Amino acid sequence: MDVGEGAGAADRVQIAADGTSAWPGVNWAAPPARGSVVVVIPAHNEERFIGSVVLASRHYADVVVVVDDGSTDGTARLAEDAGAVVVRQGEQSGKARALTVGFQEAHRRAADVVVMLDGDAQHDPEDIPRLAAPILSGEAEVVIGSRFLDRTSEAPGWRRAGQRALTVATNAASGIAVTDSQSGYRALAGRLAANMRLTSRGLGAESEMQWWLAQVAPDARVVEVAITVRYRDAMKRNPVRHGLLVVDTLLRIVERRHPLLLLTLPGVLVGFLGTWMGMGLLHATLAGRGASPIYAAAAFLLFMAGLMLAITGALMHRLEDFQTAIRELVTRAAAPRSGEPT
Ligand SMILES: Nc1nc2c(ncn2[C@@H]2O[C@H](COP(=O)(O)OP(=O)(O)OP(=O)(O)O)[C@@H](O)[C@H]2O)c(=O)[nH]1
Ligand SMILES: [Mg+2]
Repeated sequence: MDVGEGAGAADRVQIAADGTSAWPGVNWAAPPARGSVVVVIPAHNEERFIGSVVLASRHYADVVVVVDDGSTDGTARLAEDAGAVVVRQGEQSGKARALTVGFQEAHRRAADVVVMLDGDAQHDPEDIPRLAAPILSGEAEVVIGSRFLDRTSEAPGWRRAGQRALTVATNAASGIAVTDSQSGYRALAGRLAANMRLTSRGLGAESEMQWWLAQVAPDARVVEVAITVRYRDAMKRNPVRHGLLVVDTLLRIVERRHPLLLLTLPGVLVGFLGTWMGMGLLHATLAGRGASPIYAAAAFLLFMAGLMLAITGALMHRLEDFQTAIRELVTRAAAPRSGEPT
């Protein structure tokens, strides 16, 4: 699936051989029947801008949903006063989970298109109609607002470099090529959003979404639309830490799906290295040559680390099989019977 893939894509989402594509009865490639647009804003301690973001978004949306988890400031009250539907979560659980909750709420409110944007006023609500348009016209199921499509991003150079590096990593991991994998300004077909389950706790919700699309909805058509982002403040987190947290999310997801490749194989190689060093040590000892204790400890540690990695990968692989089997069972039980609307 590439950016801009046109109308030739298959109508229905394919079910992968390993059963990862759940919800077989859902035809989310069908153009929306109506045109209701629901905006979803994850917000944690965003009292500075949330009111104005909600007010501006309401011009372009039928409903604005704000998901606030554990804010200690006036975010929820200000969002409500500005006319948003506020979903409150007890404690902070991360942007990915907040988005998932928001998508469920949008589904309950019959969203044909869900537009997600940030609550810190970095995104311009005026762009909502441009993001929703390809979905409303049936051209795409996913629209990403890209800061890099027309090369006019306002972001400082180092910030752009980091975002591009994360895009290279996310594209490589997911197999979907976009120009801005970290953009939090996106539109999704309502049915697609309703089925999306994002679970990462740290940063990297957008990377997880790209991975989810590749795994569960590989036929979803993705297009990008140029947006301009305003950076009023400095980054809230240390940029290196921010980047590492996104990479951590990505690694956790990929590792969960390919434990044999990413854990067992390196484990076997490291274990062999430890064994080879140990054999050398044994030879040296038998030949009466002295053996360095540091060398012996390194050989032992490598062997043990390799063994543990290999076993962990094998166990995770078995668990993944188990999960897939359960998912298939649940999917079959939940799939609409023939004749029922999807
Ligand atoms: N509900 C909820 N929202 C969150 C959480 N973490 C981040 N957000 C929201 O997600 C949006 C993006 O988060 P930011 O912290 O601005 O991330 P960013 O834009 O990558 O970082 P900056 O460039 O520093 O602004 C904002 O609206 C945040 O309030 C969370 O744990 N829960
Ligand atoms: Mg931000």
